[in-house]
Amino acid sequence: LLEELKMPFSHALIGSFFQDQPRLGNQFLEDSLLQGYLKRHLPPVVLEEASQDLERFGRRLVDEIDSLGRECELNPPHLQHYDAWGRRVDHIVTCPAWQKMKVVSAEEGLVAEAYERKYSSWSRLIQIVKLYLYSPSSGLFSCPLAMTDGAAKVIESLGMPDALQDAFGHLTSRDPKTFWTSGQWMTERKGGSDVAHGTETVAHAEADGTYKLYGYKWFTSATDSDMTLTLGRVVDAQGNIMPSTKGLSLFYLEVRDAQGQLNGIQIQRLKDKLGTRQLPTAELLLDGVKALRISPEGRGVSSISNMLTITRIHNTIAAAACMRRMINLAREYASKRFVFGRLIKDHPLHMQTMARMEVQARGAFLFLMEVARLLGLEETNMTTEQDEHLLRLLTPIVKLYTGKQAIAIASEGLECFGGQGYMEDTGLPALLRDAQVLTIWEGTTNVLSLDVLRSVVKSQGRVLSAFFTSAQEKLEASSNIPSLSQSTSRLLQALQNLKDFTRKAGMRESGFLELAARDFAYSLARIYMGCLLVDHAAWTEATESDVYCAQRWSEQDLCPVFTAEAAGCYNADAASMDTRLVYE
Ligand code: UCC
Ligand code: FAD
Repeated sequence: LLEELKMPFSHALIGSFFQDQPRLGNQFLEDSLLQGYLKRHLPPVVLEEASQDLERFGRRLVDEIDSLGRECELNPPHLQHYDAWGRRVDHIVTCPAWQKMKVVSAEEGLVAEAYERKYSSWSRLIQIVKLYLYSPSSGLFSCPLAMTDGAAKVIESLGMPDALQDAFGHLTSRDPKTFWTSGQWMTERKGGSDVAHGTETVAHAEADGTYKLYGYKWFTSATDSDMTLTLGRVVDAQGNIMPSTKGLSLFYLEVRDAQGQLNGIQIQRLKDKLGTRQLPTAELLLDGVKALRISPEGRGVSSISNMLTITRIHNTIAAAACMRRMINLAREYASKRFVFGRLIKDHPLHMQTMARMEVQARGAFLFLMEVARLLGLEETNMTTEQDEHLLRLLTPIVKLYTGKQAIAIASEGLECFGGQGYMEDTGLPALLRDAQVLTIWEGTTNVLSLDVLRSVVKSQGRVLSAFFTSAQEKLEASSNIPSLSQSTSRLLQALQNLKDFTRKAGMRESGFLELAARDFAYSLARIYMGCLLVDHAAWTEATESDVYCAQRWSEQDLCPVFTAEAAGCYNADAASMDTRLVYE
């Protein structure tokens, strides 16, 4: 010992202090807001059964699934183009952990739960909660599940055509042997946002009523899936195609035939990505792919929009879950890391930093739950007209806003671990790398902001009326609660500002709304999240922290579109000044 004290770092001795690492606990039991939400909303019998399953699943995540997810990160897929004898095979080689995730997904009913509807409209919410627990441990298997769910939704909304019943059965199976995953191939080289002008894929009708597809898909994730939905333009008897959105139809295809051979598909290469490395994302040449047209001709985009609704909600699950995981690990670490004479949890400034993260995560979680609740109602024919409008309006908003939050929280979260947060072998940086995609795929922030406007215009403003009514309803209970009265009045003022803005916007020149689109979407997001936080805090069993969280949320600029409009940010000359500034 004397020798060690004299020369603490010589040879094999590398010092005696080793930091305890943050441990993952049962994420269901460690989430007080989730438990509070379920207790408040679920009928008692459903609550009891669901809680038991979620607690068990929380244990399985710690004991088994989380390490599989890590293995997926460490063993990314690769593409084997040729076999040893020179034959082109285009085989995507995935690791055993990725394959096991497919088994786990079936066993846990991660898609099936939503379609079995054992708990009527609450089944969808319970499925989403389960996915929320699963997502950060899933090794990005959450991505194929999103598209699988989206494909099942499209098939169901097409009225379960005979030709697709088999596929639906596979997508919603709990049997690992029969469970299928789906892809979603929309993006081509010319455009992922502007699908209407970017889609060059053509579809030639065959005598048997099927089609052969020819084209190049620029991004296809989970390319190891069993089937996919994709867009193409039907070529008429004269060899002509219809340009723009009116020429796009939706197609169903199976990726491989019964012998396991690719269905006229060549996998050109796998994408070299910043994050989501666990997930195979490929470029594909479609060279005579046998496919079924499943939408009326020219109704491709509107038919696939049901898939977009589901995958955008899954994106929100990933965003909210990423924030929750980062915070839970960071708070665990804060109770183990000792600096300047105290644990970091005992440094008030660190706790303030984490509390601000917590406020964001809670807003995102309640927004996700609200959309999940509305989706469940819609799928069990229990929606009012107001609910339907809200679901349409809130889906792009929740996706775009939580994506931005997740990146910010993941980044701040890494800092909570100091230098260790930057170290790949802690597994933490993957959370940030994977979060960065959440604002890009399934529609970028701007494209979704324009989708919000699309929903307003198409519904002739009815989605906005639904928004105002719903937001106001959520504030009813809180106005008489002294601790919430200031937050409530700030939210009511923000709603008034938003109303004033929309009134003015109707009278402004074209281009005004487009410039305001992002701030408008942010305003709706902040106000609605605020209403949900206040509504939850007004619950009779709400905690002091629920109230504090609602107060903190409502201190920010809740209606940035009003503020920016007053500053002249959307005036006629703003667009040209913006361009001059950028290109100076
Ligand atoms: O990125 C992708 C997969 C990533 C992997 C999966 C991740 C899942 C999350 C996992 C988490 C871990 S797949 C690619 C995703 N691509 C996009 O999201 C495309 C982004 N671009 C847009 O959203 C654009 O706004 C388009 C493509 C929808 C614009 O198309 P158009 O054709 O130019 O737009 P139109 O003409 O306005 O719309 C055509 C029709 C209209 O209906 P009708 O004809 O009845 O008037 C629209 O109202 O489609 C309808 N429509 C919608 N309906 C358009 N968007 C929607 C919508 N969101 N909801 C309902
Ligand atoms: P662009 O449309 O070229 O956008 C570039 C920029 O312009 C963005 O900032 C955008 O916000 C902005 N912009 C575009 N239009 C407007 C506008 N009208 N007003 C203001 N700003 C605008 N696609 C699939 O179909 N299937 C998949 O499985 C799939 N997997 C993916 C996996 C990963 C990891 C990634 C990164 C992408 C994947 N994508 C997939 C593609 C993805 O959906 C698109 O990249 C995305 O929709 C954006 O399209 P784009 O790349 O063409 O960007």
